[in-house]
Amino acid sequence: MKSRISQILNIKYPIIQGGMANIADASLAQAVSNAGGLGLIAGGNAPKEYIREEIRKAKQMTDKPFGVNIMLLSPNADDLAELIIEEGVKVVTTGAGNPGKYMAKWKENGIKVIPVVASVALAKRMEKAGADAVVVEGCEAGGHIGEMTTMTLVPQVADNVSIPVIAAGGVGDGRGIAAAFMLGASGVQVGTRFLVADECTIHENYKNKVLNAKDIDSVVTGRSTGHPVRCLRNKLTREYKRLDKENISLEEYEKLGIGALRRAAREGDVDMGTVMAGQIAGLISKRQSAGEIIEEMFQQADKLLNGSSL
Ligand code: TUI
Repeated sequence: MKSRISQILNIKYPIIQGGMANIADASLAQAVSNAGGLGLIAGGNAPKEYIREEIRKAKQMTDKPFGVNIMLLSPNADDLAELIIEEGVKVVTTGAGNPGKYMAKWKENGIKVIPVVASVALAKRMEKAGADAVVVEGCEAGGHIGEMTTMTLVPQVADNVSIPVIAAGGVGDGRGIAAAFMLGASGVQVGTRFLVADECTIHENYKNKVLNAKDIDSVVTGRSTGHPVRCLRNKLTREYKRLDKENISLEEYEKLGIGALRRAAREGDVDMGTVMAGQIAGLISKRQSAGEIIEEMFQQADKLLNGSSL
C-alpha cells in the first residue's frame, strides 16, 4: 500500500508505532521496522545514555529506518534532542508540546520531523516550521491527550495543511486504517495494539489488562491538573476520581502519578500503576508478533479500500 508517508519514510506500510514512554524500547521498535512499518524508541523521561543504548541495540537488530519519540514535558528533552543528531537517527516524533525550538537543528541534520499534534493551530505552526508530516492524535488515544476526537480532528487538519497527515487515536485494525484514509490521512500511528505484540517487553499483567479490557474500561484521569491521561480503569483511577471531588492540591495529585506508568509497565502493578491504553483496547483480544499485526491490519484495509467486505 503506497502512500505519501511510506514514500517519505522509505517504509513498506504507512504505519508508525506510537512513541509509548516506558514501553517502546529497541525490541518493539526493531520488530515494527523489520515488519515494514516505522518503529519508534520512546524517550519518555529516560536519561540520554539509556536511550543511546536502545538506539544502538535497534541499529544492531534492523537495517530498516526507525525513529525516536521525544516527550517534550520531560526534563531530558533537550538532551534527547541532541542525542538523535549524535546517533544519526532518521526520524523524530514529538509529543505533549511544541518542538519548535529544535526544528531548525533537526532539519539541518537531515532528520525527518513528525510532531504529534492535537489541534489545527499546532499542525499549521508545525508545517510552517518545516515539519515533514504531522501525527494528528484524537482523544481516543492512550496516554496524554487533547480535546478533539480522531474523527473530527483528522479532516480539519487535512484541510489546513499540505504536508501528509498520519491519523492516531482509535486505530486498532484494518477498518481503522481504511477510515483514517477516508478522513484524509495518508498513514496511521498505532500504539495500543502493539502493547500486546510478542516483542513488546512490558509486564504480562499489563498485556493481560489490555486483552481483558472492555469498551468502557478506558477512562481519563487528571483533567483537573491540565494533563489529562487516558488509561485503563483500576484502583488508581478510582483513587483519582475520589481526589477530584475533594479538591486536593496539584502536588498531592501529581505525587500519586509519579512513576505510576513505570510501576504498571515494568513492575506489573496494574492496580496502583497507570495502565495507559486507548479506547480501542476493548477490540484487542489476541497476542501476535508485530509483523502479524501489521500484515493482518493492511490485508483488511486493502480489502475495504478496494470495495470488498472483510
Ligand atoms: O504525548 C502524547 N502522549 C503521551 S505523553 C505521555 S507521558 C505523560 N504522562 C503524564 C502526563 C503527561 C505526559 C503519555 N502519553 N501524545 C501526543 C500528544 N501531544 N497528545 C496531545 C499532545 C499535545 C498537547 C498539547 C501536543 C501539543 C500541545 O500543546 C502545545 C502547544 O504549545 O500548543
